[in-house]
This record gives sequence, structure tokens and C-alpha cells, in this order.
Amino acid sequence: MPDTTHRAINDLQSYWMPFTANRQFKAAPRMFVSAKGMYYTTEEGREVLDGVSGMWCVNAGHGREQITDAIRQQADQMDYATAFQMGHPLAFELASRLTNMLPGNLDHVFFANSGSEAVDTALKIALAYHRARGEGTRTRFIGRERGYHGVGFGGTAVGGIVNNRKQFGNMLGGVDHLPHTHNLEKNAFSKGQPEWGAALADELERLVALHDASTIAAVIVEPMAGSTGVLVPPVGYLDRLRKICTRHGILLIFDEVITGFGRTGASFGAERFGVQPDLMTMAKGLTNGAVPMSAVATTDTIYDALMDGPTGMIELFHGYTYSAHPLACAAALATLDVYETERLFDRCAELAPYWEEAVHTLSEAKNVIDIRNIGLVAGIELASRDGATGARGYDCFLRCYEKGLLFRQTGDILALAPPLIIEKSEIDHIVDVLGTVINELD
Ligand code: PXG
Ligand code: PLP
Repeated sequence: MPDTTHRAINDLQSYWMPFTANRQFKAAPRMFVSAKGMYYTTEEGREVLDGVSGMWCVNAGHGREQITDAIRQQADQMDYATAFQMGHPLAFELASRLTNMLPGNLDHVFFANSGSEAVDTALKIALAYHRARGEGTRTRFIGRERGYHGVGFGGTAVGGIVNNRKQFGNMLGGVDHLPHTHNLEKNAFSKGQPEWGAALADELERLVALHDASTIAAVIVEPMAGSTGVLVPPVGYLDRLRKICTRHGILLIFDEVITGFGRTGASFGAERFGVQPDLMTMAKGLTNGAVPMSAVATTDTIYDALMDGPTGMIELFHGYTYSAHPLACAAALATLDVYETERLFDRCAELAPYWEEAVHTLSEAKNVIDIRNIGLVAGIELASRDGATGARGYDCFLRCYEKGLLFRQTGDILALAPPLIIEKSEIDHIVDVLGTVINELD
């Protein structure tokens, strides 16, 4: 047995940090100890403006009392209730509340705890649906290059970010990918939806011809790809995907883990882009990040197809210990109240033009090769240094952090998605800091 008695209680080695360069971080740790509104406070007592809403989740800003009160109260009343063969009222209330908000006939909601679980749930529901209708040969999934659908085996397989895949073998079999929609030659510095690229959706016809529709269960895409560095869908692109899916009996899954709850200036990306999916995943903003929770919404058609056997039979052999956890339900209900009373989705839409103009002023900054935006999201792409992809992006991330601004950096792309409560003066400040830092970098 190794002798560990001499170790400091806060030994940094014990915690294996997710999606983090552990050795680099532990050599010079950055710690947040509190958060309120638009700002974190660091261990040294510095304030840092949260330019990415936690991790695309704290849409109403940090430390919202209405939400923390609801969690506290629910913890006192009932900490946990089993979700299998038993219910509790908040779960039903939240599901009804969501189906009232959701576009079209997305009328049923299944609860999970993370975006990754929601994605795997949606993929499994798609398989079960086709099987229930006697089309059990439809087992193939089509994702998209550069897509991010979390880190479960299903989500990793349909995802298209190479670094997230290459360590993990074959993953789920029978998956193919659409091409991504990023094209600097055609679309650099587009404001909002790029004009070029709708025809990329026709690649789905090619994949259908290759595999045959009878083998394809579902297509899964993010309406706007977030994690890969903000790829806004070209005008008409999602609409074409929808038409091709419908033509071939393929389900269309929108992964709205980032685009849900106001981020693009409407309740959901489906609404913002005017395209109706058959299944939708949600997470993050659902509880304002305060308690882990995710959900999958499905149409009546899908739900009804599975409600077909004997009534005493479990219809879907799937669920989580913490599905519809009472604390998460309480947090989500309070979060939806905050969004509604403060009209935060409208606020996002109202601020979006100001945000767009502000971030595009950085187009003249050194090494900036693209700026993309929609709602309160922006992606700023920097040219990579020779032989050192990501180095310039990381330097920018670190210097901005030192100057009190946090965002997400993925390679040489800077992703911004501030809480929807942001003020114009804070938008100006973000752009100021970014402009200064980008121009200082070699
Ligand atoms: N789908 C989408 C579209 C996501 O953006 C997930 C699924 C997975 O959710 P969970 O809760 O399992 O992480 C996500 C998560 C980034 C970043 O750097 C983005 C996510 C997570 C972590 C970092 O942009 N998105
Ligand atoms: N592993 C074991 C041994 C379990 O018993 C369970 C749940 O009962 C799980 C994994 C799944 O955990 P969860 O339902 O929290 O996803």
C-alpha cells in the first residue's frame, strides 16, 4: 500500500479533470470560489466576467435566488423519490410546462441528467420506435462532421469532433456522417446565418442512396453547432434536411443542449430556424446549470407507437436512477419562471443586433480570419500559428482570463455565449478586452 498520510488534504493530483490539460492546469491552477450574476470570483478575490454562461448553461446568470430557494425548499421537503413505477408531482408539472413551450407536436418528455444521457436516450427511442412499427432494420444513425453530442458511446459515435473519437475504438457501429457546414472561402464574416451551404444537406440523399433508407433510423444534428466553435446553419440547410428525412421515413433529432432556452433569440433553435424535429434533446439551460438535468422531447407519433403493447408492459426499458430528480425538477420550474418573468429569450433577440455589431468590430483585429454569430453567441476564429494549432487560442484564453474575461477556447476558435442578462456596457467591455488581447498576441 502506498503511504498517503503525508499528502496535503488538497492534493491537486487526486482530481482527474474533464476535458482539461491536467498537468498544465495543476502546474498553475485557476480556481473559482463564488459566482453571482455575470461574474465569478477567483480564489485571489478577482472578478471574472463569465462570457460563456458557465458552460453554455447559466442563461439567467449565476446565483439566482429564486432558483436556489426552490432547490433548498425541495431538499427540505423531499430529497429524492424513485422514478421507476412511482411519480412525484413536480416531474409531471415540469413535463407539461415544457410541452407547452416546445414547438409543434413535441408533446412528451423523458428526463435524464446530462446532455450526453439525453442524446443516448434519443438514439435509443429512435431505434425502439422503428422496431415497434415493424421497421427493425432501421438501426443506422447519421451524425455530422464536427458535431458534438456528448461523451456517451452513442453520442461519441454520432459526434464528429476527431479528438473526441480517436481514443475510443469502434464505438457504436453503423454510423455515418454528413459533411460539416464550415466554409471560410464562401462564408467568412457572415452575420447571422450564412447564405451559402444549403446544398450540403443534399449529401443526406447520397448517404440514403448508399445505405438505403430502410437501414437508417435517424439523423442527429445541432441546429447551431456550438462545441466545435460556433457553426451557424446556412440559410435553408435545416429545412432541406427536414424534407429529406420526411421523404425517407428517417427521424430528425435536434440536439438543442446549447441552442435551447433562449440562446439563439427564440425559445429553441427549432423555432429560431423554423424547422420541426421529431425528437429534441435539452439540458444545460433547463435548470440554469444549478442542478444537472436533461430531457428528450418526442412527438405524439413516436410516443403513441410505443404505447401499443399490453398495458401492464413496460414500454421502454430505459431510465436513470436520477431521472426527474426532485431537486432538478424544482430548479427547472423556478428557472422557467425566471426566463418568463424577465422575458430573457426576447431580451436575447433584442440584444442580438447590438452583439452582432460589437463582435464584428473585431474583424480588423490581428489574425482574425472569421467571426460568426447568432442570438447571443459568437465564434471568433484566429489563424493558427505554423505547426501549433490551438497555441494562439490558448494564449488568448489565458491573457483574457488574467484581464478578467472568461470564454471557451477550442483550438484557435474563441466561443462566446454570455448570460442573457448581459448589459450593453458589458458587451462593450468584452469586445474591448478581446480586441486588446488579440492585437497584442503574436
Ligand atoms: N449535445 C450538445 C449539442 C452539447 O453542446 C452535449 C450534448 C453533452 O452534454 P453534457 O451535459 O453531457 O456535457 C453538449 C455539451 C464547449 C462545451 O466547450 C460544450 C458542451 C460541453 C462541454 C463543453 O463548448 N456541450
Ligand atoms: N451501475 C450499477 C452497478 C447500478 O446499479 C446502476 C443503477 O442502478 C448504474 C450503474 C446506473 O446508474 P444511473 O441509474 O445513475 O445511471
